[in-house]
Amino acid sequence: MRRPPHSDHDIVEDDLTVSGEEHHAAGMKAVMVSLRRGVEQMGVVRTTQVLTKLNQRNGFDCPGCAWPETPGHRKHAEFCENGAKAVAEEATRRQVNPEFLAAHAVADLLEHSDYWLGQQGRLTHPMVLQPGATHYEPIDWDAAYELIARELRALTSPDEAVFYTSGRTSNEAAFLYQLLIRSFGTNNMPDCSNMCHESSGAALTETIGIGKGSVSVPDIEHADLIIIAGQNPGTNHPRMLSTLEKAKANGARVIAVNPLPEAGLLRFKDPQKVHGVVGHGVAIADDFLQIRIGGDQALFQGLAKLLLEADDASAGSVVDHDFLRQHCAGWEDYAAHIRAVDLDDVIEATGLSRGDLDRTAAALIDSDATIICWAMGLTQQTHAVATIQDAVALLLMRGMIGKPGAGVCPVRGHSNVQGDRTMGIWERMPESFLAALDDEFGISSPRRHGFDAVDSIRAMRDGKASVFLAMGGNFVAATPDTAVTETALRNCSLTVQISTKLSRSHLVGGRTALILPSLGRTDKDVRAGRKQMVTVEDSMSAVHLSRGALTPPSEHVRSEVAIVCELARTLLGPRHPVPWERFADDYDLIRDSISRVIPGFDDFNVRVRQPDGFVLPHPPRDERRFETSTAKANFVVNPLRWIPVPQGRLILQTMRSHDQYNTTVYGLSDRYRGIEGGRRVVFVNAEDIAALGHADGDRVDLCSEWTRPDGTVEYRRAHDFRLVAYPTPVGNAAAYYPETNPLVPLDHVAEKSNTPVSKAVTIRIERRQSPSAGV
Ligand SMILES: Nc1nc2c(c(=O)[nH]1)N[C@H]1C(S)=C(S)[C@@H](COP(=O)(O)OP(=O)(O)OC[C@H]3O[C@@H](n4cnc5c(=O)[nH]c(N)nc54)[C@H](O)[C@@H]3O)O[C@H]1N2
Ligand SMILES: Nc1nc2c(c(=O)[nH]1)N[C@H]1C(S)=C(S)[C@@H](COP(=O)(O)OP(=O)(O)OC[C@H]3O[C@@H](n4cnc5c(=O)[nH]c(N)nc54)[C@H](O)[C@@H]3O)O[C@H]1N2
Ligand SMILES: [Mo]
Repeated sequence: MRRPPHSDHDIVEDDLTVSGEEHHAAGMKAVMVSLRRGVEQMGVVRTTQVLTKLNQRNGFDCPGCAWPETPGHRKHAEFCENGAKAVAEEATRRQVNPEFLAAHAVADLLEHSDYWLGQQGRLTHPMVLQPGATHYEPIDWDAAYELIARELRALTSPDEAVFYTSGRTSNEAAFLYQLLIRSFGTNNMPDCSNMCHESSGAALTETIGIGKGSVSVPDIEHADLIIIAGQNPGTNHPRMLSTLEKAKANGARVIAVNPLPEAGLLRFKDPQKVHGVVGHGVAIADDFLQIRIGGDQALFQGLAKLLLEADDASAGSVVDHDFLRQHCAGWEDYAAHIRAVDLDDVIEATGLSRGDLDRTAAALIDSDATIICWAMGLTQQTHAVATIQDAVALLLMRGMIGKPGAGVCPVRGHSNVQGDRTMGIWERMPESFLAALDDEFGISSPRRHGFDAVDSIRAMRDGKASVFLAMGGNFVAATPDTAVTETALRNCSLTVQISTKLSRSHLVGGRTALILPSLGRTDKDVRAGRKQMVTVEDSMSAVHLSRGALTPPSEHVRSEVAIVCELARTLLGPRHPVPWERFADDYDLIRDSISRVIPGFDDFNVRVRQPDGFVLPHPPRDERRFETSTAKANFVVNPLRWIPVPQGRLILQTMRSHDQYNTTVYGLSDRYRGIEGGRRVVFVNAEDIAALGHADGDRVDLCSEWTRPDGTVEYRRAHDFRLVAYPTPVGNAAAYYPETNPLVPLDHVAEKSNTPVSKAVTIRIERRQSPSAGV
């Protein structure tokens, strides 16, 4: 019998309750939740030990999001509810040890939910699933490395191996990992960024010459206007709310652009302030533009048109013409394109009113310092790159980059996803980087571009790659099109997961599968008798130290750095020019090499030991210098696109609840949206529920439809979701990821960034069928 695809097990959620959505975030409840989760997982002593080190100067970087700490003045408790949950999840005393894996067959583990798997605890030993075996069994580290080396050497070409990275890996481990992969001879380096901010990188590199944000925390605190589009900071970047609260106290205006009235954007109670804990909190957003899914490009172009018209009417006082002349290219063409935009299209695309547009344009004109922040609501769309380029254009028109309080702010996800890229985790690193790497180590890195995440899945599906190794993450659950991805991984001869916790990716593997347990951010890392430190880069390009504080789950767990070095020694042999053994025992030596290979890391070891570390150079931010093809900031003309809703269908966005970290489900409570005890819900406007012939509370299947460029239609189904009437725009729906990943077509990707379109899946809602009925 064919198993139902991912996440369709454990379907009955009898305890699910739905109440109205909450109108504020954080507050006393958040403090209580974080402490309760901590004590459950870690006990009282470990909880205290760990929470007092979180985000402190002598402590470790939060493994939650990439929002920076405020430079200069860290509080005693520089963390949030969800940071505390991330720590509890990692620092748990529960263990997935050889006894556990001897007692549970892989087939039985597959019947459990992602939530249950994550709750079983930390991985403690290297384990192997031999061909045809039903259970994982222990394996020596050396034997594991031998096995991997044997499989890799047996490939016809190094390009038949794929090396994934998630975004928690430290700079040191990431640098050595890409060095190992390039020494082996491939650039096949998919990473979680491919599914995350790749669109931001692509858009920003073409427009401003660097794929990173241009603002700092003090910029946000001193902005006049902050637009937050496609982001839910109350859940995913809670510490950002404290920064926004300060900005508001300084007089900033905040505009939220979102299909959903997210609690954190509307009101925030800072749990670290007495008034926040007991009072009503502060309203964060001054204005809420409830946009239709995929309408943001239209919004930005419509606003640009209104600014142009105001400029015409005021003898050129709205557009910063000096800035355009000095620093920009492509303005004339862009302006001509924008003049031709029809505001009726903008109104249809966005679902907003003319009044909304006029009010927002006035706010832009009023502001001398504007910042636009965004996250997955913008990046995971077909026209994501174009949308972000139009956001940049709106800022450029008013000279809003490279000056205090203004600029672009893509808010990153994983705590070191930006650093991993800086360290070379990219399938298309530029020649300058590869040449410097070759010079430093006397290797010859391959120049042929490698596979990103989507192309890796295609390659494994089609038999063009057959060894898969993952540095963290949960590839099977995080990628689109679960059924295809599962087949792709099962096609491999070997899959290797370097992980902290058990996940579905350990259960859907190749002919042989390996689990290599690694230390996490919170664990003490001792090598050659010395405590080692690692470094990370936050969303605002600040690089700082992180040192773990806790006793690791077992003596058999190794650091990511050590695992890479030991594997490299086995695979590349003792005469390889990279000093792998010395690197494994002294991370300062790795940093010395990084300082010679990567620009901006001079005196790395010295500067990173300064109290807040150091900030990497950013030419547009620092000196209004743009390293683009034109040596100027580019306006890019993009045809206006949006997502009309086909008759009888809905556009579904797949998003995070308040109680998960990507594929790691912490619990079953999305309290800001009023959901308790379950996750298989779909939020739909009450009007649509009625129009489609259903009732609030009905149990339904979600059926996705995607028309390929050749006109054929692909159908996919995810079983059994409860309809929840919710204030999302008419025609739009929302449900949680990863339960909905089986609905996301592999080939439906963003232009230029190849990012899966997880925020706009066309679905039908059907009465529930039995899971065995097929699509
Ligand atoms: N606690 C916690 N923290 C996290 C994570 C986590 O899972 N849990 N994940 C981390 C990671 S890797 C990332 S990338 C970030 C993700 O951070 P977010 O991007 O905030 O995460 P999502 O839940 O995907 O939310 C997307 C938001 O965009 C809105 N949206 C959807 N479609 C559109 C649209 O078309 N237009 C607009 N304007 N808005 C839209 C949704 O309503 C939602 O508010 O968070 C990071 N931090
Ligand atoms: N439908 C849909 N799909 C999405 C998204 C969406 O919004 N909708 N979002 C996308 C985004 S933005 C992202 S970033 C990806 C996330 O994709 P991933 O980064 O692959 O997924 P995570 O769930 O963050 O990975 C969690 C696993 O990482 C391992 N881990 C945790 N910490 C460490 C560590 O310190 N070291 C090591 N070695 N392992 C560790 C644990 O074993 C844990 O099970 O998912 C993407 N997929
Ligand atoms: Mo992400």
